[in-house]
Amino acid sequence: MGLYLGLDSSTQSLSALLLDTESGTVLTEASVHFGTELPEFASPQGFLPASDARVCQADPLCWVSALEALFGKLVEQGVDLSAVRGLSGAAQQHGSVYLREPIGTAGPWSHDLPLASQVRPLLSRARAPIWLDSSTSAECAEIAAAVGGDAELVRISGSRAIERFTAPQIRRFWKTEPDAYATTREITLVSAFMASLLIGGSAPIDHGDGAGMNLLDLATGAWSPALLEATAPGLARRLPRVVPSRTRIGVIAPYFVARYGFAPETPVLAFTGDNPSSLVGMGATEPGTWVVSLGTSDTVFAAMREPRSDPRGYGHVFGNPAGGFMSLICFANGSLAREAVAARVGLSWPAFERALLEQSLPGNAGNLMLPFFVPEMTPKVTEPSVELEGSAAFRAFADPPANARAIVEAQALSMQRYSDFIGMPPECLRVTGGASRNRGILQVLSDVFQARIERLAAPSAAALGGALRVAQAVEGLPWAELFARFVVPEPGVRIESTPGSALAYAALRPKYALKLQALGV
Ligand code: XUL
Repeated sequence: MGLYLGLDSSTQSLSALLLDTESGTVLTEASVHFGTELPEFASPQGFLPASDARVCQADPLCWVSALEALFGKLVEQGVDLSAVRGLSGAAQQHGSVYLREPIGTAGPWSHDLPLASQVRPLLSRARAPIWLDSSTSAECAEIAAAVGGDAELVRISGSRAIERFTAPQIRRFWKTEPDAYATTREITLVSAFMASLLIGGSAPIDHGDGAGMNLLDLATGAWSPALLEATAPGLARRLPRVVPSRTRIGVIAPYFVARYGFAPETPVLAFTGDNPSSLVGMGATEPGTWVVSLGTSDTVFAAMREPRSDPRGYGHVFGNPAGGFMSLICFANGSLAREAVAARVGLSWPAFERALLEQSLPGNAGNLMLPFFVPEMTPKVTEPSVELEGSAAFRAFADPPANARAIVEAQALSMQRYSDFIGMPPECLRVTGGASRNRGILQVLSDVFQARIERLAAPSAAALGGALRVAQAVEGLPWAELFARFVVPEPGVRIESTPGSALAYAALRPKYALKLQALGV
């Protein structure tokens, strides 16, 4: 029994969550916001402004400084870090850090100097491309062609070549800055970079996050020789090794013992990606319970025993930190699309909820909408495409309840359709994110999926996942016991599907499929 620290290095901030398995409580949380608290990195949204909208890069030193600021905050809050019995964490997926030499090669961190000043000379590339970068379409095509097509890439790695994934980013670096590539001895993920700082040495990449690189062979759990070769010359010797997520990768570096009071020998568990970590933090590590995150974009993820890849090529397969695999599917048309409809028909958010719960019925009397207010990645729709089919008032955006229902039904039908490769429908959807406050949306999800809905107030699911993972590894507790204590659905928010709704959607589903077909997707 004891205290466990989970970190989450996300796009805009670095957060920590301290768990106490003895009292069964979260003792404290702290966070450092890059834009407001580290203005010297000129990254108001966590990344560096760029003139090319497709390019998105961050300064890795910002993450290093944030780590120190975060530990400083915890100490200021009176947290005794010497009582921490283990650390782990997560980071935004896909982003990559380029080092002249692996961390620790030149000896331990010096206790007297800030970490950022010691990491700076190790960087062979001052900027880290992150998941918001979409500048690598040419490299995606080249990698896919080199291995015999996207289907082969999906078969090996669980995803087709994706712009934000790491291999296309590495290839672009090799093509555009060959000299800097030549001086790079290690290329690592944000998650393993943060872990490397903590142990003062080169941290391995875990299966959860490693699967988001277009480089991991899911069948073997090792880097794929074919994909390495297709990406850049000499890549195999530049990547850290890849390990199961439950691997203890070392102990906290003496630097953190000296400066922040951690106990020597505090174990550090492999870091993972924020989505795999959230799978744990949402208590969804077993098939049957899916997570639906309703945010700017909507995301659906779920545990899978086998690595079933998406034949359509939209979904991804990552490692499940608790063992096995997980799927992840992103939809660009999330809250912005819901808000666009609400604004168009003049519904406030509470009125939007009433429209769904009280003023319209499952199946929407046949009214149907294509919901692509912005270009969509699932399915691939390159131009905004909003089409309405149904009554004249509905088509004219003059039937607010039907219009409100149509956008949410279309989103739920898309989620269901494009997650069918998972193979087993969910029994329970655990919802999180801003729009999960709206019970009308939750009822539609329940009706379309015919699944129970539970809501988790889980703003820090990724950090919680880190703390739970290390607690599980150190104490050997069953996951179920940890989830029962720390992942508690909100009381009173348990939604079951409306009687008759299965039939309504059996009728609407093929109509929606036809509309997508007509769009050519
Ligand atoms: C997943 C993805 C994002 C980042 C954001 O594929 O790109 O969810 O992990 O943190």
